[in-house]
Amino acid sequence: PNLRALILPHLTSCFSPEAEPKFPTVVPARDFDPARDAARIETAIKTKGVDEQTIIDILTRRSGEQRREIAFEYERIAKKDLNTALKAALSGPLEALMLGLMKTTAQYDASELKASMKGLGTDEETLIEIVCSRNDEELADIKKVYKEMFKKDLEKDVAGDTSGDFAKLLLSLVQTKRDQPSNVVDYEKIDEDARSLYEAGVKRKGTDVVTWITIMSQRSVPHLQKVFERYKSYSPYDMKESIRKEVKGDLEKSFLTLVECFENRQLYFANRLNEAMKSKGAKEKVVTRIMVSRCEVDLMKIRTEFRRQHKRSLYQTIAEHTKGDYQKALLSLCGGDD
Ligand SMILES: [Ca+2]
Repeated sequence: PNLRALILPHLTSCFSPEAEPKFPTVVPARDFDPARDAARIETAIKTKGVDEQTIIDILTRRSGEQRREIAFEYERIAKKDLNTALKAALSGPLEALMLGLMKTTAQYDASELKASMKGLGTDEETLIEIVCSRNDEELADIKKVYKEMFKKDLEKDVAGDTSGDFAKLLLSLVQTKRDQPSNVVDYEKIDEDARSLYEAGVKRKGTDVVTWITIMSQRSVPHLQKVFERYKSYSPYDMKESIRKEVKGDLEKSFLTLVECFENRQLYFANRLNEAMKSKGAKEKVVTRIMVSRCEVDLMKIRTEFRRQHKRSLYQTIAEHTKGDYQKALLSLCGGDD
C-alpha cells in the first residue's frame, strides 16, 4: 500500500502537463494521525491561557487536506466545530491566519474576495491582488467555490462593486478566457499584439483601454512575455512605464499587477510581502493572505525571489517586522531561512 502512495504523486504530475508545478513550503506530514492531532489541539485549547504553540506547531505543519481531516476528527472527539473552537481560543492576526489555514486555497481566496466587496465601499487593493495575480486555473476554482460558499456568482459581485474600465478589466479576467500556452511561437501574432498595444496607448491621444484589456486577458502568458519584449521596438517606454503614463488609479494598479505577474509571479508576491512588512504598522492582512494562500502553491519560489531581490531572506524579514505567536506561525509557514 505504501508503494502506491509513493508512486501516485509522480503519476499525477506526469498526466497533467498543463498544471503549473507546485513549490510548497507546507507539505503533508509523515506518520500522520488526525485523531492524535485533534486530541492535542483539544488539550491546547482547554489549557488555561491557551497553548498557542501546540496549535501552531500542528496546524502550520500539516497539509490542507490533513488539516481538514483533523477538523473532522476534532468534531468527533470534542463534539464541536474546530473553527468555532479556534475562534474562541485565539484572537487578532493569529486567529485570522489559523482560520485561513482551515480553508482550502480556493475557499480562502473566495472568502478574501467576498470580504473585500462586503458592505459599503470596496477593498480594491485586495480585489486587484487576487484577481490580477491568479492564473485561469486558480480563478476557475475560485469561481466554483465562490458559488458554493456564497450562492452568488463572482462575476456579478465584481460587476456590482466596481465600475468603468476597472470593472471591464476585472470581469474579463474573471471570465477566464486566456489561451493555453502553445508549443508553436507565433511571431506574427506577437508583433501584431505589440503594435496594437502601442497604437492603443502611447501612440494615440487618450487610451483605447478595451484593446489593452482584450490582449492582456486573452493571450497566454508565454505569448505576452514575448509581446512585451517586442513592444519595446515600437514604444520609447516599456509596458510598465506605458501603463503609468496612460492610465491612473485602480486601472493602473491592475494593469501593473498583471504585467508583473506575467513577468514573474513569485517576484510580485515577494515584493508585496516586503512592502507590507516594511510599511508603517505592518499590513498584517496582506502578509497573512499571501503566506496562507501561497504556502501550498509556490511559497518556496517566493522565498528564492525574495532573497534575490531584497538581499535578505523572507524568514529574517518576518522575524524583524512581526511579533508574538503570529510571528511564530508565519515563520513556520515560511518553512526555513535562506
Ligand atoms: Ca495615449
